[in-house]
Amino acid sequence: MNNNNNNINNNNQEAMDKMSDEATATVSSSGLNPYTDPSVASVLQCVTAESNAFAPYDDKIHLYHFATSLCSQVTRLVLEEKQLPYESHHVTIVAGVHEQYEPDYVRLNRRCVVPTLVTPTGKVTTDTTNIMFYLESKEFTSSSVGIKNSTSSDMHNSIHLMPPTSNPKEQALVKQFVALGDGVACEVLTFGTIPGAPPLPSPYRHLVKGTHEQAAKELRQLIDVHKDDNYLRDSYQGKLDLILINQDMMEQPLKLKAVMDATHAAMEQLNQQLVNGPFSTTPNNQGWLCSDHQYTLADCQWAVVLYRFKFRNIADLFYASQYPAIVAYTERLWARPAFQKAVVKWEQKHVVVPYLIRSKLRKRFQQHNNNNNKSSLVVMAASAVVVVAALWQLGRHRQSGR
Ligand SMILES: N[C@@H](CCC(=O)N[C@@H](CS)C(=O)NCC(=O)O)C(=O)O
Repeated sequence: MNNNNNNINNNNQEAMDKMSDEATATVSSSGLNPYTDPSVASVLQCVTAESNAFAPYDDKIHLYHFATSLCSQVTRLVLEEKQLPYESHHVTIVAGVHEQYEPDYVRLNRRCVVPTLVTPTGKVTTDTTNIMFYLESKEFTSSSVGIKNSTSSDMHNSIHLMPPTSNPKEQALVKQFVALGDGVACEVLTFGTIPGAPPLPSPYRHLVKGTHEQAAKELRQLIDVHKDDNYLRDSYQGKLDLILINQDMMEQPLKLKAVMDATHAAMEQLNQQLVNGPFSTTPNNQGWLCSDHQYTLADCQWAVVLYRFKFRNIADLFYASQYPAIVAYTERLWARPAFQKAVVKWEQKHVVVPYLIRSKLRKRFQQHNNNNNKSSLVVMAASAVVVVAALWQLGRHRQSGR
């Protein structure tokens, strides 16, 4: 396996930059991702390296993200695979906190979503796919970037997650499979009631309960509060429109069925590529989804999408029981150190552990109470400490600079 593609030349790089622009314009044609549907997205179009007076500008990459957000996971994974250091700004997007609606954040990302990437020159890029391809541009590979601080010295390591322009076939495949993964309606699959699937795992069920209703209510209030600020008002309105579309997809049986059908079709396409493509056909299993030797952006995208299916307990429904090639693929994807660091560890550290401990303690407290046990006071005190610790964990990455 060879991730490093050190001999990429300037011509290749220019072509790759151009390609990254084209990719932005052509991805996500499945129609199931309202963020990339031009008839829906109105004011919420993504931006690429746009100057922004509200963004930090200190020669570092800044990432605004949330531990268990799929889009954040993809972006962290790309940064990790490329070994690009970044300053983390944890934006808590769960109901009851909703930091993504705070005016300072909306001025960075008017879609009111994570992730948002700020370049070392203080420019803002939004939309996960757009960010992924942008991280392959020369800004992050050229040694001409004026990096001053020591933490950015790795920025020129030139680990490429796109095949070189000398291989247009593989480039096209990467774009195609990134778009296929991005088109999977993960929000609907995560929060919706999927026929034949168990409910969301326990700590998350509480985290997302009433998410869409609460968000819509909050956004209506924000539209009213900021009615004289065109930028904020229109951003909140655009966001509200999208929330209602997503909610509709989850609640209308025919629309939910369309999501399920499209997801099955995407899995079949993925399986075909794995069975007939470089993944299965290379000696010693060196191949990846789109290349016989190179791990690419398409692998980053699918590593996270497939992991979401496992987490949501719908892997069996969509791939684990039908497609052994996809299962074998996930094993290799998830074993990569960058995946463990960018996805698994972030999840454990920032959300799962505190919430699990809290629920376990609460349960024990109830048992002690039922038994009229004197030690219940001790358990109650311990629960209180853990609840405070969990909330502190969730909020501790909140940045004062935003
Ligand atoms: N494709 C869009 C979607 C982003 C997205 O939906 N992000 C989710 C997390 S994966 C989010 O921030 N949700 C909070 C919300 O919608 O309020 C993008 O990359 O900008």
